Amino acid sequence: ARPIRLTDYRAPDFVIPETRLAFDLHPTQTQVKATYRIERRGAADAPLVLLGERLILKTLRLDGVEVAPEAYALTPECLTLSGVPDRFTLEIDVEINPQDNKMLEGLYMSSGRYCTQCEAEGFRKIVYFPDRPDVLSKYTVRLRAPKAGFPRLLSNGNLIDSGEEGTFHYAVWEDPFPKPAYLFALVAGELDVLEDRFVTMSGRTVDLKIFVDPGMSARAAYAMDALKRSMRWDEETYGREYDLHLFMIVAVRDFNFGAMENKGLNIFNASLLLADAQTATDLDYERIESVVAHEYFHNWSGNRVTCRDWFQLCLKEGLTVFRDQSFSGDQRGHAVQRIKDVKMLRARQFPEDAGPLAHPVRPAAYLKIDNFYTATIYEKGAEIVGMLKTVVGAETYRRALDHYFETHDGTAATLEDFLSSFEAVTGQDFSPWLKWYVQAGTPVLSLSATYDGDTQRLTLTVSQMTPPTPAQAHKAPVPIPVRLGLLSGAGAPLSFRFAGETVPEALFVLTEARAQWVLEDVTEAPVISALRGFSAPVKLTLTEPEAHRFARFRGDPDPFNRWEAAQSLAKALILDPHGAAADYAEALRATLTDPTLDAAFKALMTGLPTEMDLAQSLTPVDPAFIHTRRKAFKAELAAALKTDAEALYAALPAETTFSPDAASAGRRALRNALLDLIVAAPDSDADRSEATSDQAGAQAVRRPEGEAPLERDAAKPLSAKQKIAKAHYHDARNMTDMMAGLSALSQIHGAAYQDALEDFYARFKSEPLVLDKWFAVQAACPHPETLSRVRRLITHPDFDRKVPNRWRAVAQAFAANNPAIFHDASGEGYAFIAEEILSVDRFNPMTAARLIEAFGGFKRYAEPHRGLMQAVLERILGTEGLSKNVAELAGKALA
Ligand code: BAL
Ligand code: ZN
Repeated sequence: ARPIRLTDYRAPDFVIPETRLAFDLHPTQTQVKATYRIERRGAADAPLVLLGERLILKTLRLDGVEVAPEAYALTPECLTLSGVPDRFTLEIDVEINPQDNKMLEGLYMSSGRYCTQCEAEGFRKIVYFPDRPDVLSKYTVRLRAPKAGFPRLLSNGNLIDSGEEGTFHYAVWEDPFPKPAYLFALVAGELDVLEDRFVTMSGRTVDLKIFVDPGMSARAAYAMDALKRSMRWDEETYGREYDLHLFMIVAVRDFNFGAMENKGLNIFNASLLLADAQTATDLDYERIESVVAHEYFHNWSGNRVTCRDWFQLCLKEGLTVFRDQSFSGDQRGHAVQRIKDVKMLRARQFPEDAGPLAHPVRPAAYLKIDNFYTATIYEKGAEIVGMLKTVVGAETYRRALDHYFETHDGTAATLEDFLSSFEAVTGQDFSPWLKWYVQAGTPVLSLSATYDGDTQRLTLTVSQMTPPTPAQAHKAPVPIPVRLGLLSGAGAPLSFRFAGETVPEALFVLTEARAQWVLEDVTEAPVISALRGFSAPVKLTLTEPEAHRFARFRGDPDPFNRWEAAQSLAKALILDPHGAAADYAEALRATLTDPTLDAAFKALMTGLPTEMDLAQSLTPVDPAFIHTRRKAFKAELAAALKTDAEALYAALPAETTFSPDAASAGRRALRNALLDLIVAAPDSDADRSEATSDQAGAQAVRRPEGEAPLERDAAKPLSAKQKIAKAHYHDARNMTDMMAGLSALSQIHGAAYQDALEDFYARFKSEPLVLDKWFAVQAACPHPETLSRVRRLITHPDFDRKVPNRWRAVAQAFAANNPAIFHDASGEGYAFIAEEILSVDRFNPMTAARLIEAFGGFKRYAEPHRGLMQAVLERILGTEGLSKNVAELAGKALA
């Protein structure tokens, strides 16, 4: 297949100011009638090319006259009409089969309801259209379906008519805002609704409706609350007001994305919308809040101003992620939010940028745009916006964004347009920032310091280098904002003089490959605290004594760098076969017992770098070494902090009433982090002599699925930590604590774990979202037995590959969250995931392709992993009938 290139972009030859759609909904034979008012904008002889896939063309009429078959050309991907007039009306009738649509793109059925997903290129699976984001049209949509079974008929905009036709009924929706086809949506079916209202800053009342499965509306309450807070926040922070009289969200079970920002009718994966204490964890609440905000914020950053072409995807996604991160920071605390966002960036985007799937935030070419809904486009895209805000300051940033929204409202824009708004309000040249968008790879920022005690001068020498990435051997310097402060050797803040002022911290921007910054009045040889708040998405190298990192760990006034110091120390100590935990434990004890720090921050400080984090710092990657070392270090740390951890844990009793607010969630996070540490401690001698060991536990769970626990397992006394984890699980009054208990039991393994799994299944077997967690916890269990367990899980009656959430709960949880077992030296983990990718690729390529990422970094791995992963990728790529999605990523991974 031929790649699509940014350099090939041409403005559309035709525009379609008006689109009328009529749907006669039927599970296998939905009739779609489209009427377009079309105007020529390009060359007089340009043909009209409409894109369409999997459609049965019934009739085609131009200005009311049927077009003869010889007057048009039809291929499996497009319909071409030559010699059309400059202005005309085109009517197209097609038939589609929503029930058979398991790609979940276009119009499909989920739990007996009709719903749509059109971004990026799903609209062409509904009807022929110039399905590209720069063709904006005003839509009027008529939906018709049987009254029985489909009482709700929803589409974008405002309801302008409805009525009955015998046993059928219809609804007509009009969206006054021109939009690209990817923002079209419809939903039809039986749904309960939660309703509320929002009064906008100019005093308009907006009806808010969240549609969910019958009986579930109480679980939409948190999403509704998050929606109202998002609407207010966007007014207060960005001056953006909602523009229709109605805002609707629908939750569906079967969904490839997390959620979708269709104009006035967001469609959500139910996992990112429904929550109550009994079924959702704090992480679910947190995600719901941020995704509700994200999709709502798209109303301006994405919908009112959309993208000219899909290469500009990060124009809407990077900006909207930055906006949702800022919102979450305002709701939940900026320090904790920043740490979580950076953890995510490093876990997903840095590996992408360091491997064969690296691509610029604005890619230059693609086969399937679906493959570019990546951490690079979303998270690195957000970082760029964050850096721009850092360098211009909050007030100027706001003016630049006002300029951007006002100048490009109602149009399809580019990244150059975005940067030119910063130029317009500052009068400065922002073209160097474009390099962040067009260059792949994570820059390495090197910093070294020399201190002259006589002159009290600190000279910082900084340089940057971005390593080569596929198809980009040489990189130019990018602007890198560096927020920097100093500490004394004792860990106290140390002010200094820079640019004539005495300051506690300064912002430098490295624009060249290399620079020197001189800080004056530095009263002693300092500890350097660079890149505060992670002021740029780079890898910092700074050669310094270990004591400096401990000083920042203990007392950097910048919470991000405090966490960063702890993480980098832990990384170094874990990867050093002789690294000891004693000093680290001391510093962590001081953190945990510091009454001035909040619980959520302490919880983050308690977490060690993940095995995936560690893999990025080791070449070649040896997954077994990482797993063993991390476990040993954690055990040593846990042993050193046993008394403190148990006392702190006991002092934080489980809350009896549940509130999802940030402070309560922070307390639960800390209690659960302490539990995780407590169960990591080695059993005491007394425990060892009487209790179930890992070994015995492993035998216990090898019994066939479904059989009652063996007598001898049940009779075995539990170790002290098993007792704590078991009690944590059984005493839990909310899903957060319950999952923490179950996860702790999964770490210990053994009979208590198996019993808890059985209990959990019995309680939640009719709750699909909770059952997803049951599958995921088992797939992520770092016990060798998981290799056979995942194979059993896919034969479980509740497993269903056609439901992306369920499939991801096994396949993705295993490939992404269980490195020790996924990378088992037998290659069985790789083979399992390869089979799963190929199975799902047959009907849902978009979802299948995402898992190729698990093999993306294979060249960095030691043997036998490298060879085994390469063989698996080759096998995938050699499979007949492979989708373009999987072929593109597997091909790139191997290149
Ligand atoms: N636009 C696709 C889903 C999202 O990023 O909001
Ligand atoms: Zn988005």
